[in-house]
Amino acid sequence: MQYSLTLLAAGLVAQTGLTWAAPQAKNFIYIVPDGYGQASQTMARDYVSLQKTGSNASAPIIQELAGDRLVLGTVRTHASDNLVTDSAASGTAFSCGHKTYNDAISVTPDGQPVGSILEAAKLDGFKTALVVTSTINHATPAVYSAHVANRDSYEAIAAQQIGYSHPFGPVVDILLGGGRCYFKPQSDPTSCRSDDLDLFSFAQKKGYHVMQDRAAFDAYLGDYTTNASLPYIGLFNDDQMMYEIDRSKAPEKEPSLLEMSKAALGTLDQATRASKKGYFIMIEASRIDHAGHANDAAAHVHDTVMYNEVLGFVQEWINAHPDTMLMSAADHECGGLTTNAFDPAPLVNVQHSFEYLKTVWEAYNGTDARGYFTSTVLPAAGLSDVTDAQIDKLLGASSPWAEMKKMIATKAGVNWSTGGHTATDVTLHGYAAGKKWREFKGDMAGNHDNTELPRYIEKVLKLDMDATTAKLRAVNGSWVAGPDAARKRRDVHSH
Ligand SMILES: *[C@@H]1O[C@H](CO)[C@@H](O)[C@H](O)[C@H]1NC(C)=O
Ligand SMILES: *[C@@H]1O[C@H](CO)[C@@H](O)[C@H](O)[C@H]1NC(C)=O
Ligand SMILES: *[C@@H]1O[C@H](CO)[C@@H](O)[C@H](O)[C@H]1NC(C)=O
Ligand SMILES: *[C@@H]1O[C@H](CO)[C@@H](O)[C@H](O)[C@H]1NC(C)=O
Ligand SMILES: CC(=O)N[C@H]1CO[C@H](CO)[C@@H](O)[C@@H]1O
Ligand SMILES: [Zn+2]
Repeated sequence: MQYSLTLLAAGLVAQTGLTWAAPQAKNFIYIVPDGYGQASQTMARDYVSLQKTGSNASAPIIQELAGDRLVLGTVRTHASDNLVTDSAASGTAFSCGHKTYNDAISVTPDGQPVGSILEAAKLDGFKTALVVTSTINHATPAVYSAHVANRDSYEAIAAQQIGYSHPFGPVVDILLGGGRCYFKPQSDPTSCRSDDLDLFSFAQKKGYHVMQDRAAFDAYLGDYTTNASLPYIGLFNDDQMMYEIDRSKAPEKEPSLLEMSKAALGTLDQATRASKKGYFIMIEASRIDHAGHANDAAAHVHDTVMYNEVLGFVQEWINAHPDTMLMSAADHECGGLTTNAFDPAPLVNVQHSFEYLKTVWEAYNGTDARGYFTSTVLPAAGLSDVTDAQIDKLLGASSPWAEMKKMIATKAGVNWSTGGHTATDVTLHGYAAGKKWREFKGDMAGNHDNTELPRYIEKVLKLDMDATTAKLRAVNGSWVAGPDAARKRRDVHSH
């Protein structure tokens, strides 16, 4: 069959899908480790291994992490307007199967909406879920559940995600993550909306159980096997959820990605047990990317380890629920991380992210700033052995953080080459039980464009994304937020 190059470049034609055997499954789990590259996995694996085996970098005994067992191939990630993608363009590719420009949330370059695999699943009677550690209206969860010209249109995205301004109404049965402030009306002092929309009240009217803190999560979903009914929304931070390195020191504040994933899968399983139709869930280890942008090696490791814990849990889950399949790939690499003189041991001493330490330092109001910096901030950054002269230099600088990040990176023998994304391919992981796993590997071993991934899920679940696109486009009106809806205040974690 002949396809025009233009069509192929636009991702409008399934290039290899014609040859897929595609086993059938009832449920599909898709996991996005945002900003995770091959060096992220190596750093996390070696970090965990040296601690578990008590070995060191000169005589290493290295063990596998969950992700190492599940590698299928690699994924190309370019956007339609840039070889280096952002999460919005890449997310549109792996949620909808269409190439688009950086910043686009499930619209094609001409501004037209395209249906996501989650929307197609919902229309076909499946249950659906988005579980993330970023704000829930951040690019990756947004591409499954909203259509806007610019990812910065956070208010419009939140309103679509909960069904207030989505032409299909509510399409997501479970929403777990951060971004609470976008669901409160501007009259609330903790709101970050510029209008009076009260999306939590709207959600309640639509039958959602609403949770706004960890106590509410524990009460409703605490034992993971609860028959808690769908739909529900739980947002546990006004902003991004905490980095795992910080959260693990204060677990009473927020649930972990693993806890949220267990709760979501447990309730999805209960809700679909008696039905022929299963569920589609997207889980995102969102903040691997933020740690990459921040060049924060220890925060990057801890969020990558958490991603592997979720993969390990999901592999066991699938063994117990063999009608379920898993696919997992990052949207792009972030930070250009290399491990050239690598020794993860110094990272073990790091207690907190630089984001957390900066907040703590800026809030310090005592009289002995130097003493506080030396006795509290530096050790928590894994830098307890710096000289007095170095401390003077750090405190004399307009900001000590960039220099401190370099110091810990040098200790660990890693380099970050950028505070942005890179064009490098990312790893494709997957899993299925028994014969399905062999068929899955036969289909997907190799290198794929990111637009092919949802086309595979479409075949496995027997869905129709093109029909979903046609339904979205049949709706008249201005519900697709244009470029003007983007907020002026740009999120520093944006890409
Ligand atoms: C690393 O481990 C090896 C083998 O146990 C040991 O001989 C060596 O002294 C260790 N090196 C350091 C720096 O601890
Ligand atoms: C949930 O509901 C199912 C079906 O009604 C029942 O078999 C199961 O015991 C319930 N589980 C819990 C934890 O209540
Ligand atoms: C100083 O910080 C402490 C701890 O964060 C806080 O409880 C206290 O109110 C602050 N004092 C002033 C004067 O801001
Ligand atoms: C949308 O508008 C076009 C003309 O602008 C019209 O032909 C079409 O029927 C409308 N579709 C719906 C669903 O109202
Ligand atoms: C460009 C750069 O930052 N290079 C550094 C990479 O890491 C090694 C080992 O830590 C340093 O020696 C280089 O200066
Ligand atoms: Zn990013």
